Amino acid sequence: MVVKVYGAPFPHPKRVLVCLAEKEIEFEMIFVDLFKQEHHTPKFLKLQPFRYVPIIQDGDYTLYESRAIIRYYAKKYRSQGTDLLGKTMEEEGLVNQWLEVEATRFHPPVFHLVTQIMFGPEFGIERSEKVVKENEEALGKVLDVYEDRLSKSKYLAGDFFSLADLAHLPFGENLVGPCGKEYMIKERKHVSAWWDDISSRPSWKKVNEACKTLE
Ligand SMILES: N[C@@H](CCC(=O)N[C@@H](CS)C(=O)NCC(=O)O)C(=O)O
Repeated sequence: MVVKVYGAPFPHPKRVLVCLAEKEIEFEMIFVDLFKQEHHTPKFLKLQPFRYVPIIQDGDYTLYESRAIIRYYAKKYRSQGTDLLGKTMEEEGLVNQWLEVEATRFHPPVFHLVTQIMFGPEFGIERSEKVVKENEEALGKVLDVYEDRLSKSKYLAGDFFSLADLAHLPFGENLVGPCGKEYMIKERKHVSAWWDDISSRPSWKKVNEACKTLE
């Protein structure tokens, strides 16, 4: 059964796409034009009452929230493609710990930077240097913890690439690219090596190539 992904070439859907690529799961992309507010239609709201992409439909099963979706597929197809959860309960515990860190510590300041720097003008948000500075400082403190962690293990949850690393790819890419904050990664030796490693995975390159056709 081919999985349907309702999405657009934006970061949260890309988190799901890179997971499907790592797990070698076939999918069909159903493009939702956010600029035309296709995510506000009654049909869409039946699937996702909060008006966000991505959503997946797997047979008659529907799921939204990108991190819930990647956890679902990592577990459902545990032995197919890349094992993204670790081999033991303890490894999986660490994967989940770092997934939470991504969602609650890394994502919020990066999201503010992205909103201010990348999407601000497009959505009529006035850029505030104070907000940019505060979030850059907050992110710096988070990345210092990452630097320490990654000086002890190659990836966040241990010496294996996992969902925890993968979850950072979409917003990490915006941070180093359009936001112009690459130096925050580069000035931390172990974070920099980790970023170079995870962002050069074939799965991520494949997703970026596929998304170019949708832009
Ligand atoms: N927590 C949600 C967030 C999803 C989200 O913010 N998606 C954006 C695209 S990257 C969206 O649909 N935005 C529509 C809007 O803001 O109206 C998830 O992880 O799936």
